[in-house]
Amino acid sequence: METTATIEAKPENGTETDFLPLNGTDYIELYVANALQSAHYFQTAFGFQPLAHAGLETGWRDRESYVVVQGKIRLVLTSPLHGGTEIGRHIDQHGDGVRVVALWVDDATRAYEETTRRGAKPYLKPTREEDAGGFVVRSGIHTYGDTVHVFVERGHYTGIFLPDYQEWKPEHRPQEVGLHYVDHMVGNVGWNEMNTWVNFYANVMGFRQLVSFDDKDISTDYTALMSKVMSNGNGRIKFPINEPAEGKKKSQVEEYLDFYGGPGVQHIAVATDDIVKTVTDLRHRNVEFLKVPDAYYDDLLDRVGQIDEEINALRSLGILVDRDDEGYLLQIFTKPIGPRPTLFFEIIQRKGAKSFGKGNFKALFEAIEHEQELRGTL
Ligand code: TYF
Ligand code: FE
Repeated sequence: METTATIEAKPENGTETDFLPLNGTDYIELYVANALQSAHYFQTAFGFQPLAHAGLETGWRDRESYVVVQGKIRLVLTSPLHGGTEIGRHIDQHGDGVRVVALWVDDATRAYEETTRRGAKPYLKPTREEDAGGFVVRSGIHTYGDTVHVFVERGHYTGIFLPDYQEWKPEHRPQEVGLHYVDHMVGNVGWNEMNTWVNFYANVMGFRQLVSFDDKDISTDYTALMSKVMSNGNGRIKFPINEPAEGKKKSQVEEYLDFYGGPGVQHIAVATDDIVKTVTDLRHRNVEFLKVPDAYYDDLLDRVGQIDEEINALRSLGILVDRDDEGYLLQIFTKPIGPRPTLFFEIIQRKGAKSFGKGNFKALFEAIEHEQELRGTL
């Protein structure tokens, strides 16, 4: 027994059994002011497909949720049905934003016990819910800001999404745009809090650190931030954690913290296997992306070597490219998707590369600063 405890206390050595095995991201739940309209937006703009609904019709009295899906990505959009709710307070403080990053596990009771034993603050005790489709067990813990992780055990469930939900079948079904899975989700945390949360993911959840960037890598004239990427044992879950750093003007992370009212999810990176097609589709649907200067493409081949895509297609779509030891990646960032400069999406295609686009930071952050300048928030 003693041996097990010692081994588990050292998750970085890579040989021990994972005390928190994660099968992947289960769903991402956003608290939003108008779930019906948000669902419509994610269908129309991003090509998500309608999956499930729960609300008054299914016996809920205080909230309703729409669930949309594309590939393995499930988004749950939840709104309160009256004033004075915890959801309403979340929306008032943060605007529309991510409340739950749900993780798919085989044993939600064990996930809860292992993480709370290591110091996680409880959010939801293991709870069994059932309907005609079988049962699920969910449990949850708090992470940075008002964000929570919910562990979902669904091995005995064959229903549409979760108990209480019914199938949602609107006529309106714009086509998918080729998004397949969540590649990573980034958290912005407060000044000097990065290591607290890095240690949380290491010690409480058994993650290890993949890479780190400091302000020398990623400070431009204005923006400065530090970032460390945490990954679970099988690499399916990757959570970069950013904190602001002192720069000439306001860090983009500080701008986020000001408008979000504290730490929270900054971006959700979703993977495609044909970024040129995906971004072409998204642009036709009026999804807006950050723009890098045209000069970025002039020396692209010198920087990244031979690639399969046509530079002119990448240039006209604004797609960025970066190479590491294992291959290359293509990525592009949307503008914030709501009124506050907070949550945005990244579209990413990996061709071998396992990194996060460090070579693009300068061009990307200058583009972000340009937007900050337009907003008058620099
Ligand atoms: O996830 C990442 O680390 C990259 C880089 O505001 C990045 O996508 C970091 C901060 C940011 C935008 C992108
Ligand atoms: Fe990213």
